[in-house]
Amino acid sequence: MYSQGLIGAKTDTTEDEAFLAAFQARIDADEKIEPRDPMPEGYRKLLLRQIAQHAHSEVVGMLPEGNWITRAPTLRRKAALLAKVQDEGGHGLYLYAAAETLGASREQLVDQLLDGTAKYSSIFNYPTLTWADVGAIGWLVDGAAIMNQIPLCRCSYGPYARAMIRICKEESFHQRQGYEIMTTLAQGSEGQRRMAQDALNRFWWPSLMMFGPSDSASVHSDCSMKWKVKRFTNDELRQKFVDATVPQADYLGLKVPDPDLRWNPERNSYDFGEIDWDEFWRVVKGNGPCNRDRMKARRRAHENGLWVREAAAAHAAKRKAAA
Ligand code: BYC
Repeated sequence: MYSQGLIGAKTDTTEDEAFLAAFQARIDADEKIEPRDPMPEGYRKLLLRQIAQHAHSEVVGMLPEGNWITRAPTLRRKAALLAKVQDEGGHGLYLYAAAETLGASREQLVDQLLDGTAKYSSIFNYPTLTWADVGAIGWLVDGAAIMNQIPLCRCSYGPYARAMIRICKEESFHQRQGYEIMTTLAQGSEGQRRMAQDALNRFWWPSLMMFGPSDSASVHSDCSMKWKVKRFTNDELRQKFVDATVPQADYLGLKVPDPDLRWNPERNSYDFGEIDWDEFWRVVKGNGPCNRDRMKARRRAHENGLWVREAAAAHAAKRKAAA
């Protein structure tokens, strides 16, 4: 999708005050920064880290739902889930392509995921125990992703912003299919309603954690906001998500598992309980319920795909030679 001509490009710029001020002036004027434009090394690194982690999240995120493709309850549900999981793989590809414009190769990025040096979203380290989890993921996880990603469509870096526009359109379909599953279960038998409530109980807090640490603990937010990569802080987006989602749970007749949740008329917003940050950091650092399984599955897929990569490279070399 984007030029790969920047791989290996010289990226060190003389970052004197005049250079940084001129760059900031472009950001403040809401100009888009494009791959070949001069940019501070810090900006390039911040974007590369975030876009690569985002790409990894999309790809690892195929695993929890992929677990249910063969067990979807109807043909219609199976077709929709298959399409959704395939979309996530596509999102990973757009994002790896956007990351490549910043001077890293796909191989480097994938290696960083597989050797554990790059992160991916904490949410995908939780298991999908029942069919209702597929509904909860679409509703809550894709819902949280949309809340986080809509502002990224206005990110200052052109390739990331443009990739996000298409991704957000697809995420919107994902969120609806999840909410529709939850609606069916919530209006179904007592057993189905219990299954929906159980999925909400297990996915509520991990979904809030997707927005990252609280603003006071976020290391990248200040730079990210200054350079208009992020347009809202982690806590601002988390609050927007809670405010949008609690009425949806009410509509389903399900109870959000937070005894401290209440409407605050003065703030025109919901107050909610404290997130278990110990759990968040445990999962981020590799010790969540499924971290090891997820990495094992990715490494196995990478090994099994070697012959495809080799065949594609041989085919490309043949075509080049013929031309
Ligand atoms: N999980 O300074 P902070 C999807 C890390 S996939 C793990 O606030 P930042 C879907 C953070 O990386 C959607 N790590 O960072 C797919 C940093 O560590 P490093 C995924 C987390 O970047 C399939 C440290 O904590 N969405 O929708 O300013 C099926 C300090 O954090 C997490 C994106 O990737 C976390 N939750 O803000 C269904 C969105 N949170 O890098 C659905 C793009 C924080 O210094 N990313 N960390 O080692 C972002 O918007 C931002 O990167 C974040 C974090 C809000 C996530």
